[in-house]
Amino acid sequence: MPEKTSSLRLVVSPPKTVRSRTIAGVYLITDQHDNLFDRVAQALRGGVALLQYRVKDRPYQYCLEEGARLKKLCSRYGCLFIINDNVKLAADLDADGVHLGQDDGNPQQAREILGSDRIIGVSTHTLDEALKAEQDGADYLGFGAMYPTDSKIVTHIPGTSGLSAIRNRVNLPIVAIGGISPANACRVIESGADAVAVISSVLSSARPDIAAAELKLLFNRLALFPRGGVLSIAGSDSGGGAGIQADIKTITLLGSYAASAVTALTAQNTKGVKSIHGIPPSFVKDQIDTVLTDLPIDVIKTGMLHTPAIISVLAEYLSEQPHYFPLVVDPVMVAKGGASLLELDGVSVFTRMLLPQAYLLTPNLPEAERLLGCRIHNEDDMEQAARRLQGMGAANVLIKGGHLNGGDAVDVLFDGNNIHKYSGERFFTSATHGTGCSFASAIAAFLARGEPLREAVNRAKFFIASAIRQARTIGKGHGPINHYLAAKESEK
Ligand code: 3NM
Repeated sequence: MPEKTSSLRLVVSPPKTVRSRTIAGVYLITDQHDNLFDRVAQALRGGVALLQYRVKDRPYQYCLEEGARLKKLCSRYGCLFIINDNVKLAADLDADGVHLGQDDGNPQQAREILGSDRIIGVSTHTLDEALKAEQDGADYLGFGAMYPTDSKIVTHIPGTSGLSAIRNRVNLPIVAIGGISPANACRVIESGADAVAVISSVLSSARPDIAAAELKLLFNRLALFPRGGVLSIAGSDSGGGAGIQADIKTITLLGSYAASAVTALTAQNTKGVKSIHGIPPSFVKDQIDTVLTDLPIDVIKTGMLHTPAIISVLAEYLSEQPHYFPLVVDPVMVAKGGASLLELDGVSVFTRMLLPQAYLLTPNLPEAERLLGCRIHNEDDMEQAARRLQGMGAANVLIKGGHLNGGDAVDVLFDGNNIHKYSGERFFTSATHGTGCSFASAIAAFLARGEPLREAVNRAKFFIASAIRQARTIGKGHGPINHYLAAKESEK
């Protein structure tokens, strides 16, 4: 047999140097407080792209040892490791680069010591300093302060307007710094920052992984559509109004990318669930793993999980992941028509294993009552319930008030610090099939698009109200909401 000739040619690309890697995303700077290693490890799990080791008044040997441990941690997460100020320490630790203050020498001298492939950043506070740093051969600029901060004495606060002013004058990546948190970072990113450098908003947070993940997600707000990705883990609704089908419609129409892992197949229409065919937990896990090892998923949304075995496989899988995924958990238990969508002992497994991993838990009133074993009669009870569920481990809890009688439909969000209320018109209609799935998916989609949580809830609430208001009569039972027109209205 003649030998087959291959048309494939081996293309050898030059090795990627650290300098050619992008300076973008969350740039974490170390503080001097206790348990630094553990807090940094959590933050890296949340998605930090660069770590700057900033250490003051410690013996050199201490810096070498702590620095070496942090560098090893960074390489595990594919995170660049930069040393603040000290070129010798950067050389001794073989760091990816050094960050120089205005008084720490110039980039060329540092490059001669560290080698041509290392990253050199320079702190700047004015346009002149920025232009000079660029001329001197820096690889990126630190620029600040954006806002007042307690982490350093800063005398000059050019803020986001100063950032916009230098953005068009320099070609280097800009790392904005000073008082930046998930609450104010949108403006910084929109003003032209390629990366945001932070100390306290991540390292002083009770959950550095969540704070880092929140900041990282915000960068998606300037990405091309579809913007960010959501993995929905839920049941299939053959009627198309709820479950995976509602999730994919919602996420896609709202401009994010939807992937899915099916937990159960339901034979279902608007009148009810006829039968359920469960999926083996190992196959649910295969679907999730196959998606996450390839696609750029930013947020995971869960709906009907069907069995305790699926919940525990999912919870174990997620806790073993090196990276933290913000998880929007809709604790689906009962269908509109009354069919149980979670086996009886599922609730305790859910509460113990999955609820503590939720970034956002979105129960309606019956679900919150079942999770807490108490009755909820009014908005005060909803606030108490949100606080209790947050105390059980969910980072944020949104209790939906659609089942309360009278007045507006008020949803209550507790973010661990404050209660926020979202009031919307109450619709008296039977076209509410899939509202819970679609609402949680809309929040997940807006988060993946780079909206902060409160804005994501706000926009999702608008979307759902619009989808209910514009519902057409489809089917003979609880009809589906109008995803299409609501998404169009939401873009206005
Ligand atoms: N440099 P936090 S502001 C190290 O403006 C540093 O050059 C700044 O800490 C500058 O995120 C700053 O806690 C402190 O505000 C940043």
